Amino acid sequence: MKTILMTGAAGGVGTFLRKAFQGRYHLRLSDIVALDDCASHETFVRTDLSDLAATRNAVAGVDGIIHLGGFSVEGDWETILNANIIGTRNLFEAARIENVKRIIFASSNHAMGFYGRDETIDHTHYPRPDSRYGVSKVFGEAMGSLYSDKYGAEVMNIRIGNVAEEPIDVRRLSIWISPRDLAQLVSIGLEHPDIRFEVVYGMSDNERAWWDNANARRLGYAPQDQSEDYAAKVLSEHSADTGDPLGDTLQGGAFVSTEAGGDPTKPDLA
Ligand code: 15L
Repeated sequence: MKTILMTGAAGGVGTFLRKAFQGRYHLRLSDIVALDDCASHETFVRTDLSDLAATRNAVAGVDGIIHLGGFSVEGDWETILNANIIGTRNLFEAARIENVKRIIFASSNHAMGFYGRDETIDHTHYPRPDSRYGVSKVFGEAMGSLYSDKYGAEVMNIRIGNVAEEPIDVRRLSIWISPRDLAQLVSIGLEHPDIRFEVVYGMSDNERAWWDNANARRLGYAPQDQSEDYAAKVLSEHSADTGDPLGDTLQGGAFVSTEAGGDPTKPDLA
């Protein structure tokens, strides 16, 4: 069985994936906060990813990495810089030094949040981050590209929508991914023989999707869940109008409108 390092293992996505990977991988879990509920197939190494030496220690000897670690929503520059930009630099650099090739990077829909909800984008579209957090995800994707081209890393970037047992509002009907579908995508990233540098969208089989996930399907992704099964319930409990006219028309939602003073109606950058 492969040994896989999972950074940010104490977070919500890590908690879902730990359950899904029971019996599948030996998991070396890392996080900045303590984790004391390791199962028999899991070990824990407490790691501050802003420390390169500590990150090398966490990475040494594993067969692959699922990099979830970092700050998972918008934050001030110092927070994003330390947790996401320096942390991700250290993760890729530690993997290069320790000769660990396979890296799954948890990117985010917020790398693309300024695209409109009336647009369908795929893995070839230019990033339009909606926040400092989104910029850090674009940075992580760029690190994967550089380390793949220059040093032979094998990287899958998953632009994750929203991972939850069920879609929680109208926006999430478009971007939801179930825990087991995310686990399937991550496994493809870890196991597929021909990964060099890939971008895929982390969503289930959603009818209301804004993303063309052909690249994920080409790699074998066959999602088992669909948000439409929850649409009637969500639409009876939530309005598409959240009182945020800008956020409601663009993919990133509230991440877009926070601090916004630009003009997203100007001609498209794409
Ligand atoms: C993300 O990237 C965040 O990590 C998560 O907390 C949600 O805000 C999600 O995006 C989303 O857009 O729903």
